Amino acid sequence: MILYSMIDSGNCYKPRLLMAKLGLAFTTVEVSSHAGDTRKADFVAKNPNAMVPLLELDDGRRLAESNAILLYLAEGTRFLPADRYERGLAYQWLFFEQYSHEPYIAVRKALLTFPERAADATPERLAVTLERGNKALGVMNTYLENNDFFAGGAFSVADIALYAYTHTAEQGGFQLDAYPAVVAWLARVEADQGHVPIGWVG
Ligand SMILES: N[C@@H](CCC(=O)N[C@@H](CS)C(=O)NCC(=O)O)C(=O)O
Repeated sequence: MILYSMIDSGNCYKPRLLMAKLGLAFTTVEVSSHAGDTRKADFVAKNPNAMVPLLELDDGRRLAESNAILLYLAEGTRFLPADRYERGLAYQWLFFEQYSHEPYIAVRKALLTFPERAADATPERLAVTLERGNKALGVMNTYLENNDFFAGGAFSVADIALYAYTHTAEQGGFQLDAYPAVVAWLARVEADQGHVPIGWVG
Protein backbone atom coordinates (compact mmCIF):
# COMPACT_ATOMS: atom_id res chain seq x y z
CA MET A 1 0.00 0.00 0.00
CA ILE A 2 1.02 3.59 -0.54
CA LEU A 3 0.07 6.34 1.92
CA TYR A 4 0.19 9.84 0.45
CA SER A 5 0.84 11.82 3.57
CA MET A 6 2.23 15.00 5.11
CA ILE A 7 4.68 14.64 7.99
CA ASP A 8 3.24 17.34 10.29
CA SER A 9 -0.44 16.62 9.61
CA GLY A 10 -2.52 15.07 12.38
CA ASN A 11 -4.98 13.75 9.81
CA CYS A 12 -2.10 11.86 8.15
CA TYR A 13 -0.75 10.71 11.51
CA LYS A 14 -4.01 8.83 12.17
CA PRO A 15 -3.48 6.12 9.51
CA ARG A 16 0.28 6.01 10.17
CA LEU A 17 -0.37 5.30 13.87
CA LEU A 18 -2.91 2.57 13.11
CA MET A 19 -0.72 0.98 10.42
CA ALA A 20 2.20 0.92 12.88
CA LYS A 21 0.05 -0.79 15.50
CA LEU A 22 -1.21 -3.32 12.94
CA GLY A 23 2.30 -3.96 11.64
CA LEU A 24 1.20 -3.28 8.05
CA ALA A 25 3.80 -2.78 5.33
CA PHE A 26 3.36 0.44 3.39
CA THR A 27 5.30 3.11 1.54
CA THR A 28 4.90 6.75 2.49
CA VAL A 29 4.91 9.40 -0.23
CA GLU A 30 5.25 12.92 1.20
CA VAL A 31 2.75 15.33 -0.39
CA SER A 32 3.02 18.64 1.43
CA SER A 33 0.37 21.34 1.36
CA HIS A 34 3.06 23.82 2.48
CA ALA A 35 4.78 23.39 -0.88
CA GLY A 36 1.47 23.27 -2.79
CA ASP A 37 1.98 19.60 -3.72
CA THR A 38 -1.59 18.68 -2.71
CA ARG A 39 -2.86 21.06 -5.40
CA LYS A 40 -0.62 19.81 -8.24
CA ALA A 41 -2.35 18.10 -11.18
CA ASP A 42 -0.74 14.69 -10.68
CA PHE A 43 -1.99 14.49 -7.09
CA VAL A 44 -5.42 16.00 -7.85
CA ALA A 45 -5.83 13.26 -10.46
CA LYS A 46 -5.49 10.79 -7.57
CA ASN A 47 -7.65 12.72 -5.08
CA PRO A 48 -9.91 15.36 -6.67
CA ASN A 49 -10.43 16.84 -3.19
CA ALA A 50 -6.70 17.73 -3.20
CA MET A 51 -6.03 16.55 0.34
CA VAL A 52 -3.91 14.06 2.22
CA PRO A 53 -4.07 11.46 3.64
CA LEU A 54 -4.83 9.24 0.66
CA LEU A 55 -4.37 5.48 0.82
CA GLU A 56 -3.63 3.55 -2.36
CA LEU A 57 -4.30 -0.16 -2.08
CA ASP A 58 -2.11 -2.80 -3.72
CA ASP A 59 -4.70 -3.19 -6.52
CA GLY A 60 -4.59 0.56 -7.26
CA ARG A 61 -7.92 1.52 -5.66
CA ARG A 62 -7.76 4.60 -3.46
CA LEU A 63 -9.40 5.79 -0.27
CA ALA A 64 -9.45 9.36 1.06
CA GLU A 65 -10.61 10.88 4.38
CA SER A 66 -8.54 9.99 7.41
CA ASN A 67 -11.39 8.52 9.44
CA ALA A 68 -12.64 6.40 6.50
CA ILE A 69 -9.10 5.05 6.13
CA LEU A 70 -9.05 4.24 9.86
CA LEU A 71 -12.35 2.35 9.60
CA TYR A 72 -11.19 0.46 6.49
CA LEU A 73 -7.92 -0.63 8.10
CA ALA A 74 -9.48 -1.43 11.48
CA GLU A 75 -12.12 -3.85 10.25
CA GLY A 76 -11.79 -7.21 12.02
CA THR A 77 -9.13 -5.91 14.44
CA ARG A 78 -9.18 -4.86 18.11
CA PHE A 79 -9.35 -1.23 16.97
CA LEU A 80 -13.02 -1.44 15.89
CA PRO A 81 -15.38 -2.69 18.63
CA ALA A 82 -17.26 -5.91 17.85
CA ASP A 83 -20.23 -4.78 19.95
CA ARG A 84 -22.75 -2.85 17.82
CA TYR A 85 -23.37 -0.07 20.35
CA GLU A 86 -19.66 0.40 21.04
CA ARG A 87 -19.06 0.55 17.29
CA GLY A 88 -21.77 3.22 17.18
CA LEU A 89 -19.85 5.14 19.83
CA ALA A 90 -16.70 4.89 17.70
CA TYR A 91 -18.60 6.39 14.75
CA GLN A 92 -20.06 9.08 17.03
CA TRP A 93 -16.63 10.25 18.12
CA LEU A 94 -15.16 10.01 14.61
CA PHE A 95 -17.91 12.34 13.33
CA PHE A 96 -17.47 14.59 16.37
CA GLU A 97 -13.77 14.80 15.61
CA GLN A 98 -14.36 15.96 12.04
CA TYR A 99 -17.19 18.43 12.76
CA SER A 100 -16.60 19.78 16.28
CA HIS A 101 -12.90 19.24 17.02
CA GLU A 102 -10.55 19.23 14.00
CA PRO A 103 -11.97 22.39 12.36
CA TYR A 104 -11.04 24.37 15.48
CA ILE A 105 -8.14 22.62 17.23
CA ALA A 106 -6.23 21.61 14.09
CA VAL A 107 -7.07 24.78 12.20
CA ARG A 108 -6.00 27.08 15.07
CA LYS A 109 -2.62 25.36 15.21
CA ALA A 110 -2.25 25.76 11.43
CA LEU A 111 -3.22 29.44 11.64
CA LEU A 112 -0.60 30.06 14.34
CA THR A 113 2.26 27.92 13.06
CA PHE A 114 2.03 27.59 9.25
CA PRO A 115 3.54 30.70 7.59
CA GLU A 116 1.29 30.32 4.55
CA ARG A 117 -1.80 30.52 6.84
CA ALA A 118 -0.69 33.65 8.74
CA ALA A 119 -2.83 35.98 6.61
CA ASP A 120 -5.94 33.97 7.62
CA ALA A 121 -5.16 34.30 11.34
CA THR A 122 -7.48 37.24 11.95
CA PRO A 123 -8.48 38.09 15.55
CA GLU A 124 -12.04 36.96 14.77
CA ARG A 125 -10.91 33.58 13.39
CA LEU A 126 -8.57 33.03 16.34
CA ALA A 127 -11.36 33.88 18.80
CA VAL A 128 -13.90 31.54 17.18
CA THR A 129 -11.45 28.63 16.90
CA LEU A 130 -10.37 29.14 20.54
CA GLU A 131 -13.94 29.17 21.83
CA ARG A 132 -15.11 26.16 19.80
CA GLY A 133 -11.90 24.18 20.36
CA ASN A 134 -12.28 24.68 24.10
CA LYS A 135 -15.89 23.53 23.84
CA ALA A 136 -14.70 20.30 22.15
CA LEU A 137 -12.05 19.73 24.82
CA GLY A 138 -14.70 20.27 27.50
CA VAL A 139 -16.99 17.68 25.91
CA MET A 140 -14.10 15.20 25.77
CA ASN A 141 -13.09 15.93 29.37
CA THR A 142 -16.60 15.36 30.70
CA TYR A 143 -16.86 12.02 28.88
CA LEU A 144 -13.41 10.89 30.00
CA GLU A 145 -14.22 11.60 33.66
CA ASN A 146 -16.27 8.37 33.51
CA ASN A 147 -14.67 6.47 30.63
CA ASP A 148 -11.10 5.31 29.99
CA PHE A 149 -11.52 5.34 26.19
CA PHE A 150 -14.05 6.77 23.74
CA ALA A 151 -15.78 3.64 22.40
CA GLY A 152 -16.37 1.20 25.24
CA GLY A 153 -13.73 0.01 27.64
CA ALA A 154 -10.90 -0.46 25.15
CA PHE A 155 -8.66 1.59 22.86
CA SER A 156 -10.15 2.04 19.35
CA VAL A 157 -9.99 4.11 16.16
CA ALA A 158 -11.96 6.81 18.01
CA ASP A 159 -8.99 7.30 20.35
CA ILE A 160 -6.57 7.47 17.41
CA ALA A 161 -8.70 10.07 15.62
CA LEU A 162 -9.08 12.29 18.68
CA TYR A 163 -5.48 11.87 19.84
CA ALA A 164 -4.06 13.11 16.52
CA TYR A 165 -4.78 16.79 17.10
CA THR A 166 -5.48 16.81 20.85
CA HIS A 167 -1.90 15.90 21.74
CA THR A 168 -0.61 18.97 19.87
CA ALA A 169 -3.44 21.30 20.93
CA GLU A 170 -1.11 23.50 23.01
CA GLN A 171 0.62 24.54 19.76
CA GLY A 172 -2.76 26.02 18.86
CA GLY A 173 -2.92 27.98 22.11
CA PHE A 174 -5.15 25.58 24.09
CA GLN A 175 -4.32 25.00 27.76
CA LEU A 176 -4.62 21.26 28.34
CA ASP A 177 -4.06 21.65 32.10
CA ALA A 178 -7.66 22.82 32.26
CA TYR A 179 -8.74 19.33 31.10
CA PRO A 180 -7.20 16.81 33.53
CA ALA A 181 -9.25 13.85 32.27
CA VAL A 182 -8.02 14.58 28.74
CA VAL A 183 -4.41 14.75 29.96
CA ALA A 184 -4.80 11.37 31.72
CA TRP A 185 -6.35 9.87 28.56
CA LEU A 186 -3.45 11.15 26.40
CA ALA A 187 -1.12 9.13 28.65
CA ARG A 188 -3.34 6.03 28.29
CA VAL A 189 -3.26 6.38 24.49
CA GLU A 190 0.54 6.69 24.53
CA ALA A 191 0.76 3.57 26.72
CA ASP A 192 -1.25 1.44 24.28
CA GLN A 193 0.92 -1.17 22.55
CA GLY A 194 2.77 -0.09 19.40
CA HIS A 195 2.45 3.68 19.86
CA VAL A 196 4.58 5.80 17.51
CA PRO A 197 5.03 9.60 17.48
CA ILE A 198 3.63 11.92 14.82
CA GLY A 199 6.93 12.05 12.90
CA TRP A 200 6.99 8.27 12.31
CA VAL A 201 6.55 7.46 8.62
CA GLY A 202 7.00 3.71 8.50
N1 LIG B 1 -11.37 15.59 6.24
C1 LIG B 1 -10.06 15.32 5.73
C2 LIG B 1 -9.18 16.54 5.96
C3 LIG B 1 -7.79 16.33 5.40
C4 LIG B 1 -6.98 17.61 5.44
O1 LIG B 1 -7.40 18.66 5.97
N2 LIG B 1 -5.78 17.50 4.90
C5 LIG B 1 -4.91 18.64 4.81
C6 LIG B 1 -3.62 18.34 5.55
S1 LIG B 1 -3.99 18.12 7.27
C7 LIG B 1 -4.58 18.89 3.35
O2 LIG B 1 -4.28 17.97 2.63
N3 LIG B 1 -4.67 20.15 2.89
C8 LIG B 1 -4.39 20.45 1.52
C9 LIG B 1 -4.18 21.88 1.25
O3 LIG B 1 -4.38 22.70 2.15
O4 LIG B 1 -3.80 22.18 0.11
C10 LIG B 1 -9.48 14.09 6.40
O5 LIG B 1 -9.84 13.82 7.55
O6 LIG B 1 -8.69 13.37 5.76
